[in-house]
Amino acid sequence: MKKIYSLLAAALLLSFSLPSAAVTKKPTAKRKATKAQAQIPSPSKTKGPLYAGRPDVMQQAEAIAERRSLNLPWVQKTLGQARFMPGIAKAILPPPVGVPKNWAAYRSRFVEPVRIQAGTRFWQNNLETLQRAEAQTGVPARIIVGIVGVETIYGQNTGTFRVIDALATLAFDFPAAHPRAEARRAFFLAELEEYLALTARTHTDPLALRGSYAGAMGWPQFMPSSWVKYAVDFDGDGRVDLFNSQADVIGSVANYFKAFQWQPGMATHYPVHFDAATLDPAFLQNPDILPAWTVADLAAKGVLVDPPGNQHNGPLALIELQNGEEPPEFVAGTANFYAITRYNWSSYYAMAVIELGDAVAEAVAAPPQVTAADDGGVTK
Ligand SMILES: [Ca+2]
Repeated sequence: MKKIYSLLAAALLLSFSLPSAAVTKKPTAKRKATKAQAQIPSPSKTKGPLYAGRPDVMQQAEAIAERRSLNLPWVQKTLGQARFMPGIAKAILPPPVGVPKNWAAYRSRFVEPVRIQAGTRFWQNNLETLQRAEAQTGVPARIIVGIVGVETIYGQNTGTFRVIDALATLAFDFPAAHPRAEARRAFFLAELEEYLALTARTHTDPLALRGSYAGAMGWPQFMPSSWVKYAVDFDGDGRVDLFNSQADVIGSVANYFKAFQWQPGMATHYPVHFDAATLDPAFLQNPDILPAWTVADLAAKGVLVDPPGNQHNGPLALIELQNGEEPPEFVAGTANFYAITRYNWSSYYAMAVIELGDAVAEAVAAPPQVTAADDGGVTK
């Protein structure tokens, strides 16, 4: 449960988008919920009041219009039609503490047949685009495919909340009970401003777009600021469309990782084993996703990186994946593992992206299965 909430919450931690980006005017097509998707709890859609009745929000509209050089009546009208969504304000709270993390359970939600099959289709339909993105950025197809699969099952689950409602609720009614309420409220106010500026610039109806309960949009679930900073027009039609253009989605995810210093050709992580004689148990108590140790540093603590990782140049992180009541697993994460956590600040998320991408790559590479119908053409 914790992982799921942290995953969804993480969708909002990311931040995405390029100058002159254009947003589509059409919300993504709705599709039937899949089995995998049904496992993810969604906040209540109960509607609260319109923000038109909130004097503080109308005052904020003036400040936003001033800061972003937006048309004041348009900002007031738009925010006035946004709604407080009590379910979102509740869902944004952190999960209860003390729930043990469980990598095996987390993994099973993402590295599963529905996603692998959808990912295989996505890869096969976008072979040339994935190759072009990899050639330009060094980001492998399997990482891009892993991200889009974990985020939205390849566009099947891009979110059903009005982006304006999600961002307004979290900007104007962020729950004070949250441990970092002030910083998060400021984050969402900035995202709301970015969203208004983006939709104004691209002549998009700000009331029309739908996304996650945190306001993340499209197949890759980019927040408005990420859309502005990192999204690219990768199919060359002159606008950025992360709802309908798979090429723009692929190019934008690759560009995001390039911006976060993806190192072409570098592995994401290596297996490790422990040397019982020199293992420093205290060292294992403080795992961190930030790469800070050389292979020799880790060896001095009794953590031996398996080949070829023992030849790795550059810092490594000791990544812990807890397994509930079972013993945790550890791996050595590289700068590329860290880059994946810039998309969503969780080592469990990063590992699910990697393993889903690997599973899809394996399925794509597998020789086509011979069926009775094409095995000699003899069927009954
Ligand atoms: Ca485009």
